Amino acid sequence: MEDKCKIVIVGGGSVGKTCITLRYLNNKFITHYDPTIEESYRKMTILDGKPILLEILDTAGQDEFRSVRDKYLRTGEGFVIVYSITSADSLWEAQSFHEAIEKVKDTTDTPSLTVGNKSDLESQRQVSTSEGQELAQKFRSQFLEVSAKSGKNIEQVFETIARDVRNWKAKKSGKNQSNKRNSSAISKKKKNCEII
Ligand SMILES: Nc1nc2c(ncn2[C@@H]2O[C@H](COP(=O)(O)OP(=O)(O)OP(=O)(O)O)[C@@H](O)[C@H]2O)c(=O)[nH]1
Ligand SMILES: [Mg+2]
Repeated sequence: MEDKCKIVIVGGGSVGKTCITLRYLNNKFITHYDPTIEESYRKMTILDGKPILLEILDTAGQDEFRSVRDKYLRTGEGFVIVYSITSADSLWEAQSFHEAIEKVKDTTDTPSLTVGNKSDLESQRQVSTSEGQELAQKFRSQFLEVSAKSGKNIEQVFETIARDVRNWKAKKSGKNQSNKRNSSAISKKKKNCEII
C-alpha cells in the first residue's frame, strides 16, 4: 500500500497559501484574492521512487475563519508555515501558528517547513532571507523562499515536507517496533521466572 501524508498549510491572511497549493496542483496562478475558509485536496505522486498520497489542507489565514484551528492542527502530520516576504507582520503571525502547533501536538518534533512566499516582489521586500532562515532555525524546520506567481520552489515545498513526514513516521514506527520487542522480551523473562 502507498504511503499517506497529511499536509496542513498555515499562515496569516493573504500570504499566498491558496496560490501555493493551486500552483502545485494545477500549475496555475490566481491573481484575485478570495479568503479561504478551508479546502482539502488529494494528490498521488512519486517521492524518491515510491508512491505517496498527499492530503493537502489549505486553511484560513483570516481570524474570523480560524475557529476549527485546533482540530486540523491535531490531525496534520506535516505543516507548511507560510509568511509573505512583503509583510513583516506575516512573519510574526507565522510564529504564532508555530506556537499553536507545538501546543496542540505537545511535542517539538512535528515536521514543519517555513516558507517565505512572493519572492517575485523583491522591490516590496520587508523580510530579509536571513530573518526567514533564523525563524526556521528557531522552529527546527527547513526553509524555502518561493513564488506562487513564478512557480519558483513550489514543487520543493511539497517534496520537502512529504519527505520529512515519511522519515518521521519511519523513525516513529522503528521506535514502536523496538518498544514492542523490549516489552515482549520482558514478558518472556517474567514467564521464565514463573516456571522456575
Ligand atoms: N506577486 C505575488 N502575488 C501573490 C503570490 N502568491 C499569492 N499572491 C497574491 O496574494 C493574494 C492572496 O493570495 P492567497 O493565496 O489567496 O492568500 P491566502 O494565504 O490563501 O489567504 P487566506 O485564504 O485569506 O488565508 C492574491 O491576490 C494572490 O494573487 C506570489 O507568489 N507573488
Ligand atoms: Mg487561501
